[in-house]
Amino acid sequence: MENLTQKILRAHLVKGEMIKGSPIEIVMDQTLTQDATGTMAYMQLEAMGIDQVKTEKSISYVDHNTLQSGYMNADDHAYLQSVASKHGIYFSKPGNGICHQVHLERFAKPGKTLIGSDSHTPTSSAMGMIAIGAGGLDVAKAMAGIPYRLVMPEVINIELTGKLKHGVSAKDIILEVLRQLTVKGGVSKVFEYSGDALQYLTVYQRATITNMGAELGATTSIFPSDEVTHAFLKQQGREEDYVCMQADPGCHYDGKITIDCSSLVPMAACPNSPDAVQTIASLQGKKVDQVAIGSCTNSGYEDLMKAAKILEGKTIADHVSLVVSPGSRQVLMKLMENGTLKTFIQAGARILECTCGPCIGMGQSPKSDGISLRTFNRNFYGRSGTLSAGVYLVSPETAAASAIAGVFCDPSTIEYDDTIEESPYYVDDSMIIAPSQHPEQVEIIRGPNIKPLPVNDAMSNVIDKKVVIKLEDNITTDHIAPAGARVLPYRSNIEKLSEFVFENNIEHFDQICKENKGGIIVAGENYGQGSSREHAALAPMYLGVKMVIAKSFARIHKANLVNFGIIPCEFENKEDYNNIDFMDELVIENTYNLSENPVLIVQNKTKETTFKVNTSLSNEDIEILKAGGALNYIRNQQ
Ligand code: MIC
Ligand code: SF4
Repeated sequence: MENLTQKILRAHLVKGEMIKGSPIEIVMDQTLTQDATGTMAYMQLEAMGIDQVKTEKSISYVDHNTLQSGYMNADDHAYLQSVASKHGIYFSKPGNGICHQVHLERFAKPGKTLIGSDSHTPTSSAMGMIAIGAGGLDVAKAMAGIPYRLVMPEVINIELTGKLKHGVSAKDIILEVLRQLTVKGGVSKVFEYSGDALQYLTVYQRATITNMGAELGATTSIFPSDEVTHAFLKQQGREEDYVCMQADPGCHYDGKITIDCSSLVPMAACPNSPDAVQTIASLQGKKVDQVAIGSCTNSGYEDLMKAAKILEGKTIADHVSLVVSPGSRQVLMKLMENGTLKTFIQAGARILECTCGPCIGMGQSPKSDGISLRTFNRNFYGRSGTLSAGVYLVSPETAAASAIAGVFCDPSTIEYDDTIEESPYYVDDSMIIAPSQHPEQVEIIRGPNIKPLPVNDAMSNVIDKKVVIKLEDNITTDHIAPAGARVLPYRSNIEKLSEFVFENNIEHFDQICKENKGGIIVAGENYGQGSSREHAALAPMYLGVKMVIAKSFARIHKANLVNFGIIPCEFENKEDYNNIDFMDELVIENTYNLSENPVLIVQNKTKETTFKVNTSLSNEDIEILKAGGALNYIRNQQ
């Protein structure tokens, strides 16, 4: 008897035993990339010398860097389209929609595996598949047919019972999970959903939950595929993709949580963390300056319809700015056809492109000290582009009700018609370009923004470096390699990007590294949570960072550090964190012996003390580190 996660993993297993905590390797059927991580992924694919991808389907989406203020993003798009055409990859043009939304609608298949260079790739697991977020290099490896290595996760069952009340939404379910488990509660875990509430949760609503499972640090979150999935696939003209995927009755789980949906109320994740959850009732009356509806979390058809039902016939408060970004062109077309777009515009909404937009700081930054309600998934410090802003993560219903009221407003306290009438789906894949039939004739376009990949030196046996930054718990990859319209255009230009590393934590981190010939990063728990951007490892690598010593790591970032030749180590005794300061000189010897002895002795020359760190890495990780990163390792093997 197996749970659903075990079933899909077993069907794709090529190496290892499915014992909790053991390394396993699985075949990936599908890959996805987006433009902000894709350029690196494809440069890495090229560096591996791969001709045609080996996956069943690989798709390259352009949805993040669509603000073309200068040639940089447009250079990236041209590179991505040409490289996709040459190597057998489908290309979803800018404007077609946000990768996770389009993937769910057009490509996600029950029972399959997907790896994507974006942390919200698990969105597609709403469809009964295993979808995992990873760094671009791991996605490039999957395209090259190399199985994906992961640690067999614990599988936790989340049983959802009862029916959501009026005004309460799927967003409130995942906010409740975050409230209970926190942003590190999902590390090394898969959350498998079940229960009688599933019959009421549509695929889009399930996708809100699997999407934000990323904020728990989970490997993925999965729903079974059932009649609801079947109906969705039918509407998408993909009925043949339906397979019923369910856990065996009475199967084993490593833990269980039960949530009674009928007892939930509208909630918000308060600044600056997705787990700082409070009820809307407790915030009721607090002034709101901006409302943003969209992102891969809540920009599906039903999300926007529910918001529109509340906005219908009303106008937003004078001091509020409301922006709406539909998740896909398909959704936008439906809203246009059924008149909902008119409702939004009449209410005073500003309609944005079908892209990530404000979620990744591509415009629409709030005013100084502004309060912004967003239907998004992350409210990390500085992510909106305004450091002093307070960003609250809410459901589309709460967002719409508050936009009208001008203050936090609990949608369960207002009357509106919350039924969504079914209308035919608008299916048109004309903005998804198939790869060339004559790949040998395709020339790859490399504009000036496409800079060669930086490479690391092989690891040295002795590391003698200063602590170039000391950080607290829950540092996100948004802290390490910030996003936003100013920085994102340099995602293909690591030299330039490295100037922005830790810019909101310390001044001139790049200069500090240069003056000290690189260094060591010291951090607290859950270092590197959030985005999968490997730039958060690549840019520090470029600046000469050789090691990160933390109390614990987020899964994707730890893998990215190894991939780029930076040694991730955990304090054996967490108290030792308190005895290190900025600019202490640390010496670590015998890194070559990591496979025999995973515990390293760190000598703090400044404080004249020593302490131990643990590496807990697989033999392959150690070989990758020794080579100075995965690309060197792969090249050395060829
Ligand atoms: C995000 O939501 O932080 C991003 C931008 O989509 C990232 C990817 C990136 O940094 O390019 C993610 O979630 O992995
Ligand atoms: Fe885009 Fe935001 Fe989703 Fe990341 S979380 S993929 S930036 S919409």
